[in-house]
Amino acid sequence: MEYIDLRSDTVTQPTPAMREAMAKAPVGDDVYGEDPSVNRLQEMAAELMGKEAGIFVPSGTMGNLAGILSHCQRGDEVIVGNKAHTFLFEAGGISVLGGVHSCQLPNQPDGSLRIDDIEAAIRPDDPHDPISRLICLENTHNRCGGTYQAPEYIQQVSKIAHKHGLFVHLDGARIFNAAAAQGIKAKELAVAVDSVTFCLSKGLCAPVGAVLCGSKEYIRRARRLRKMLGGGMRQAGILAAAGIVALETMTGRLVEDHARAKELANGLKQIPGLLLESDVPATNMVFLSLIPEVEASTLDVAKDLKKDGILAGVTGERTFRLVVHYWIDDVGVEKTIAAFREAVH
Ligand code: TLP
Repeated sequence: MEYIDLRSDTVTQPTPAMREAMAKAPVGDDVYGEDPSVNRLQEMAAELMGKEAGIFVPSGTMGNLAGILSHCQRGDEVIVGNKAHTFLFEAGGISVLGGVHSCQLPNQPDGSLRIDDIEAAIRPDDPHDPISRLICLENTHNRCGGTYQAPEYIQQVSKIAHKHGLFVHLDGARIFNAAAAQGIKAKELAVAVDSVTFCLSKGLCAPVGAVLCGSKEYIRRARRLRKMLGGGMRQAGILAAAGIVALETMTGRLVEDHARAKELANGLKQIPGLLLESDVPATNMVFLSLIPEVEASTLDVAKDLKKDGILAGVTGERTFRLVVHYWIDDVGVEKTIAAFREAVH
């Protein structure tokens, strides 16, 4: 059975154009810096983010890890949201591998960190304290419902960071969704930060990879970290070729996913047993829960949905996340609504 897979946009398959580009990609040894396809992708990425340089990495997680460690020494502290992917879902890499301490601030429902909280978290130069070095933002914000931040907010945070001698790293895994939702260029969301990671393998459909962007000197340090982490991939142009197609053809269509997410939310909110976190999803994610009167658990419901060919993301005993992407069409949205209506009682 071919499933309608809404568990994540990480499940997206490459498009036929990507497979063709991969088959034909000119390649070389990227650890020597000699892979023409990787070099082209990195240049395109840097240009799109308004940065001097970029480095292709196997995953968003490695992009964030190398990205944060390229700013921080052992004993430094990162100010980060308590719902940030870097804090919750990256296996604690920054502290395990980098000895970097984290100061977690409450993420607001829109994914932001309160400016007052940030200012209060920046530490004085005191031998008792770790050294405040970095602020980490996320845009769109996954666990806050796929919400997005405006350029003005990012500029405000960067201004405070720079005033105190801190850097800003943006986990922009879905920065193109954040840009599409606001009708602006991704560059506008990245210009004020010191570094940004974005993913090719989510809504953009490439099979593998992310790009970390920043200044030339910063990316030079990240290159050593990528090697250390085992991310020097040799003839990686085969993968970068799909990433180039992703940047050329997939960013402009993300608004379609956002429109379908709204349709999906619209249908699901009519079902009495379901409660949506937001009636109008900000981008491509719909978060919902089962109301207390529904006896079934999310696992029960997910099992029933699977029988109807729908894969839903179970995020807790009562909560689901549904992510709309390129491979979900209007029929998929309708079928999903119908299957939920059947499964929730
Ligand atoms: N997110 C995945 C899971 O890990 C939760 C998903 O299904 O959404 N930053 C953000 C904001 C992300 O959402 C993710 C992946 C990453 C970084 C890491 O990317 P990968 O999976 O390529 O390491």
